[in-house]
Amino acid sequence: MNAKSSVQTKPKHEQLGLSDEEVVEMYKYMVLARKFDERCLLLQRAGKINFHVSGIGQETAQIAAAFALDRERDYFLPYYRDYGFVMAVGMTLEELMLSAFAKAGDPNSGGRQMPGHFGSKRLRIVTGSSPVTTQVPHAVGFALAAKMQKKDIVSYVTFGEGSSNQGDFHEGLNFAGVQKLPVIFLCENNQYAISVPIKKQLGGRVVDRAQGYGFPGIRVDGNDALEVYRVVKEARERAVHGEGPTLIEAMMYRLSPHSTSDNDLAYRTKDEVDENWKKDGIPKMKSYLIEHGLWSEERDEAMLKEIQQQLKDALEAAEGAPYPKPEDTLLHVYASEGEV
Ligand SMILES: Cc1ncc(C[n+]2csc(CCOP(=O)(O)OP(=O)(O)O)c2C)c(N)n1
Ligand SMILES: [Mg+2]
Repeated sequence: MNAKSSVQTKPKHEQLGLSDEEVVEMYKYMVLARKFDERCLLLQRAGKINFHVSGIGQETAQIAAAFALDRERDYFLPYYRDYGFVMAVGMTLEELMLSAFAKAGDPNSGGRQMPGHFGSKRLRIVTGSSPVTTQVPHAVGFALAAKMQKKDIVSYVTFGEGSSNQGDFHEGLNFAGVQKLPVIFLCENNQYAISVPIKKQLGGRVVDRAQGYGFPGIRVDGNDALEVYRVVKEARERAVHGEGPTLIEAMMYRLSPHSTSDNDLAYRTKDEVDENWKKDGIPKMKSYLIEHGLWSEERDEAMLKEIQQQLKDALEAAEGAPYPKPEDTLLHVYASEGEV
């Protein structure tokens, strides 16, 4: 076999520089995120937790993107559906359960914010607030700091396609384009903004807006983990080489309702949702691994058992953990004497 044909026959993950172990780990995170999310939906229905905003259908892109970043050094500004992403950069099941139960030990906010408002100094996840897209200019600020300090790191920010119509998106992208900042903007286009379908939100395409700000825009199938990995990795390379930002539009579908307070069948059909389940990236990834001899049904079963146990442990720990003290409500809101 000559060198050329051996390159051609290499599995795609190897061509992209991912080891067998990494691609298997990617899949494990996808299933872990899915199972955590399903459990949260059940917990909310059982009245154990108040609220959940699901990321089901979006995990594939989230986790693939995380693997393409420097998970030890980059800065992350995820949005509320990014459970898969935060898990892949190191947030534990127990931490996420503490957040779901609004317990004092929740690393995101000590139970003060809604769930899904991620934040962790340890993991360089920058806390976000509820008005959508405010994280975009924040991410641009982190990228400006990285450039000023001459650090070869990037800031990575996600948001929905509905949110990309907010002013913050445009201001952030414009500034990043002018300053050629090391920031990756990733739009998780799940085709709905609560009840508003994509055709009523956008006259054009999110990805095409990048051109107006002077940097590349790339649209990718968000259910294709390896493609998402490839484009985010390229965007990171550009960013750390001083070539500026990239806007990525990852196409996917919000398989669950907007939140546990939403009845999605009031504005979309079950048939439409069922059609989109067929495009789910998780079984696709599983088939890829099996096809390349990296996985089996037996290993899948064993992994699912292990995840059930991990969820049980995290759940027990979170349920048994203390709530924040009422008198701590004003902590971090007003500066104490001596802090100003
Ligand atoms: C500035 C602002 N306007 C409205 C809302 C209420 N809101 C929360 S999520 C959401 C939909 C956002 O849709 P999209 O950006 O597509 O993200 P998705 O929820 O689909 O992931 C809206 C309107 C908000 N949080 N902030
Ligand atoms: Mg959306």
